[in-house]
Amino acid sequence: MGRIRYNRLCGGVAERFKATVLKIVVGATLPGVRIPPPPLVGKIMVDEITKIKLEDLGYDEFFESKWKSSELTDSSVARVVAEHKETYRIKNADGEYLAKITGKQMFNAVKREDYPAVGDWVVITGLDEERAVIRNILPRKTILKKKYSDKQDAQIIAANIDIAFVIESIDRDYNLNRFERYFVLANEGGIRPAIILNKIDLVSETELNERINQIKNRFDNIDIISTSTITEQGLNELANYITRGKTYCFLGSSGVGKSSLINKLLKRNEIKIREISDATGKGKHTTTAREMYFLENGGIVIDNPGTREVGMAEISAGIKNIFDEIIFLSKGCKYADCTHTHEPGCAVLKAVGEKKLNENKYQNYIKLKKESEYYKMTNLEKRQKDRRFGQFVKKALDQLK
Ligand SMILES: Nc1nc2c(ncn2[C@@H]2O[C@H](COP(=O)(O)OP(=O)(O)OP(=O)(O)O)[C@@H](O)[C@H]2O)c(=O)[nH]1
Ligand SMILES: [Mg+2]
Ligand SMILES: [Zn+2]
Repeated sequence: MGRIRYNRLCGGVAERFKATVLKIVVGATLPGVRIPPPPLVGKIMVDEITKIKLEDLGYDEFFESKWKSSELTDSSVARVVAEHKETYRIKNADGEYLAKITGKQMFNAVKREDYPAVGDWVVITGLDEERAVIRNILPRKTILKKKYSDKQDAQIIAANIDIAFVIESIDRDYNLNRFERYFVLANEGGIRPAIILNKIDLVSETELNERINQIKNRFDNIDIISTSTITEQGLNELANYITRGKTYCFLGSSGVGKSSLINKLLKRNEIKIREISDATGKGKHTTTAREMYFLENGGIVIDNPGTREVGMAEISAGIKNIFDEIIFLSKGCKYADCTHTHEPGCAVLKAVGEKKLNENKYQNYIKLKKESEYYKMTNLEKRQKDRRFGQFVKKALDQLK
């Protein structure tokens, strides 16, 4: 039986495997003999249920093989569903536990990524009915992170996400370029993005269709779901988009309705949302912590606090994904370090001039690149740059007098 470990906390896949092996052995030693119904049947059924539960949390063969090769005996696996100060809420087939990481792990951790994040699968040892110790993080399939500068540690939004829902409210805060920033983050982490246009009750159908067309013109192959938690339009479509065992992260500015949408999917008002009367709530975050929720249809969703500023984690690779066309064109530029803004012999500018490259796409590329350079600066550099800019403006104004 090799080194298949079995433990009350995780059982599932390993135990089922054990049962299969046993059946084959019995059949081989007693050829032609009718074997009485094995007493294991009841056990297998229980384990089937256990297994289904683990899968409902997003567990699959990928994590199972990583766990097996982790060589940690007396261990089991669980998923991080919420993160509190130095404590994690984790969940597996047996229920929820509060967990801390081991001192050894703490000692070895050098950057944020070495600590568990919501969505992670962790190797644990149970202490009692309520508490466990996290001994290891299983390798991540995908990771969603934002980074404000090279000198700052990236923040992990969540791990092991299948689809990132980028939500914008269609009214006052709507901004086409903002989608692009989130797409960069998703691309970086190997995650497919999809758009939710919420609060469609606040605009006319013509206006909604205009927006949808704009999005389609700018981005190829992006799924768009239009919703309203007031009229309930699009909520079935959203629920149907979500599949069993997959994990969806809700991203977007504060107040766009992320928590309201998740409450609708949960069919109960579990998450606190912003008071309608709170008209001055702009910039205030109603949701303050990341948390994972499990839907009746088997989908897994993560609610996030509204993002103030989307940092550009290692932007260059993300830009490459989104602006393949520009990267491709730039091979024809005269200078290798061409910035595609003013250089003679620039193939990108030429393509814009000849209308072979969409002007909006080009402008957005330049803007994103500038922002990423700004994010890479230290705070001191930013202050200096801002001061220089301030001086420049003042001087220009003086000259106008
Ligand atoms: N008109 C309209 N209002 C909505 C809709 N969905 C949500 N709202 C309102 O928008 C406000 C903000 O909703 P929340 O769900 O708290 O927004 P959030 O994105 O979770 O915000 P943070 O937690 O701060 O990031 C609340 O007052 C909701 O009632 C909608 O479809 N239409
Ligand atoms: Mg919220
Ligand atoms: Zn160029």
